Formats: sequence, C-alpha cells, structure tokens
Amino acid sequence: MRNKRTLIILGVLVITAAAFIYRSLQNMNGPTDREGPGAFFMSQGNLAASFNQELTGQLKVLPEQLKVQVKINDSLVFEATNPPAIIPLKISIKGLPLGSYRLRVISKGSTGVNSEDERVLYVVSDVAPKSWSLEVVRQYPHNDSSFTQGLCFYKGKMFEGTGDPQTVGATMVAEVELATGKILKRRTKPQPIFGEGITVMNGEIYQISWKNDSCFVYDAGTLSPLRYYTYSGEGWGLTHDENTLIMSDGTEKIYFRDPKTFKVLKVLSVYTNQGPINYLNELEYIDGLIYANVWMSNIIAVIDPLTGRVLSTIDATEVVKKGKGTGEVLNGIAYNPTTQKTYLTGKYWPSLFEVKITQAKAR
Ligand SMILES: [Ca+2]
Repeated sequence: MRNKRTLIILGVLVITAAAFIYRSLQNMNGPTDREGPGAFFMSQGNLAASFNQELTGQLKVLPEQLKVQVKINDSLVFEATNPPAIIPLKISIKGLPLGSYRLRVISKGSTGVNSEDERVLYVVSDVAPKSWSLEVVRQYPHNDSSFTQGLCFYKGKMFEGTGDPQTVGATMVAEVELATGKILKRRTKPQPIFGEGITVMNGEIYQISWKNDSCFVYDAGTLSPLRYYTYSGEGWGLTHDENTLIMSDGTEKIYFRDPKTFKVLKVLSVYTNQGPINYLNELEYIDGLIYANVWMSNIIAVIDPLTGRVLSTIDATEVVKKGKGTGEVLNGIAYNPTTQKTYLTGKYWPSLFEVKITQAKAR
C-alpha cells in the first residue's frame, strides 16, 4: 500500500517535471525566436580584439529595422540607419585598455521596440609572450618553516614576509641573512592576521594581508610598527616602482597605489594574446617590468607596467624541482638592484636560489 502511494506520488512528480521541461523548451524555441534581437553578431559566443587594433565581425540585421547601434560598455562605436541585412564591422579600439567589456548590438525595429544582442568583448594583448629561460646560479638555505609571501631587497639587505596557514601566529616581517637563511630580526603579527606580500620603499616595509583588509607599515631598520592602511578586497603580492606601490589580489588585476595614502591610482588587467592571466601572486619590479608568480604554477609572467601585456613568461620548473623539498608552491621573487641579482624561493622551501634569466627568441 505504502509503496503504491509512493509510486503514484513519484509518477505525478515525474509528469509535472516533464511538463515543466516541455514548457520551458517551448518557451526557449517559441516566443524567444519572435522576440529575439533584430540585429546580432553572426559569430557564436564572446568576441576578442587585439590591443590598439580593430574589432572585426559581421552583423546580421532582420527586416524592418530602422537603426542599428553597437556599444562598448556605454560608448557608441557604430551606428547605421536603414541598415542592410549584413553589416561588416571594423571598429578601432585604439586606447581601450586590456580587459573585458560589455558589447551590445542595439536595434530599433519599425514598431519602435529596441532589442539587444549582448556579448563580452575581450581586449587581449597584441603580442605573443616570449619565452625567457632561467638557470640556477647559486643555492642558499631557506627557513623551511617560513610560508613565504613576500621577498625583496633594500639597501643590500634581504627582507621576507610570511603568512600563517596553520593559524599559529606565523605571520611576520623579517630581515634574513642571504648566505645562511638565518632570521636576523623579526616582527610577528598574531592571528587572525595572515601576512602576504611585502616591499620596502623609502626605508619603510609595507606588508599587506590576505583577507584582513590591512596594510601594515614598519621601519625597515628596527621593524617597529609605524602605521597601517585599510583597503577592501584580498591582498596577495606587493612591490613598487619609483613612486608607486604595485599590488596583486589573486585575480588578473594589478593595482597601483599611492604609498602615502594606499589609495588606488591605476588598475591594469594582465593579458596575453590568448586571454587573462589569473592568480597573479608575489611580485617584483625589475628594470622597468613587473615579474609575477602565477599561483599554483611554475610560471613567472613578465608584465608591461604601462599596458598589462604579458611580454614574456619564464618556466621555473627546474627551480621548483631543485628547491621545493616537502614545501609548497614557488612564491618569492626578489631583485637586489645593488648587485643586479635575482632570487627565487617558495612556501616552506628549504632552499632559496640566485637565478639568471635570459631573454630568448619569440615562440
Ligand atoms: Ca618580491
């Protein structure tokens, strides 16, 4: 008896679900066709265009359309009245920064009704990244209890910032002796602070935090806390150019911040000619370019700080094999401008490396 009732209830449910799905399909195939856009991109899916070049494509225009417009975000980039059935498009995107945009074809039908075909436009890099090679020059010991999140040099001294995945109060900024890996000075932060990237600018260490919305500032000589700034969003990597802090947040974005206020001055999206590079992590500004660890990979992206274009990639697999031990991912790029030497390490790695990066031919 009970089983029979269950069967009946199940049967009713199945019939109801089937009817619902059938009606949904009817709706998809039926009215949508009639109410669909009066003009649309003939290609499927989203569109891409190369930096400073042209957006090309074709529009299909249905009968009785009075006007067709193309907008990138809210800017009108193309317009035609009494449009033909097929419109070839060639729209300059000069000056449009790398990134994703809302791309719409808006058509006005003879009944006065506007309809839209909306896609995403990706403005990608106009250059394919070159492949630069890396070789190990020297190997140094590194404290394998340091969950490295930031590494840099200032006036010949090496500084390291760590995070705290075990929530035991392991977040610190430290001055570390290169030759021995010995921590010479340290300043810790209690949990829940989870330290991330660090950089030293004008005698002050900046240390961002993962999800604590805070950037802490210390005196680089004494490691005494000086002040802090708040921001919103995650903090991952940190470096600086001549005047500006440069920060990553685990996305494809790079933020340029005022070191006096921590306010965002400029945001770049980092793209190759294929698309965005996500998970940008530890950063280092070397000779006018931004180097970024890509989280969970052995790749370092070399980024043009003016446009966000990835100019080169460096495969650090050999360094990872040699240095990781039982540690985690590659994370830590430091450049000593005095000696012009570059160093790499990783989270909980027992080793730190001086490396030589060689620029090579295009792929
Ligand atoms: Ca660094």
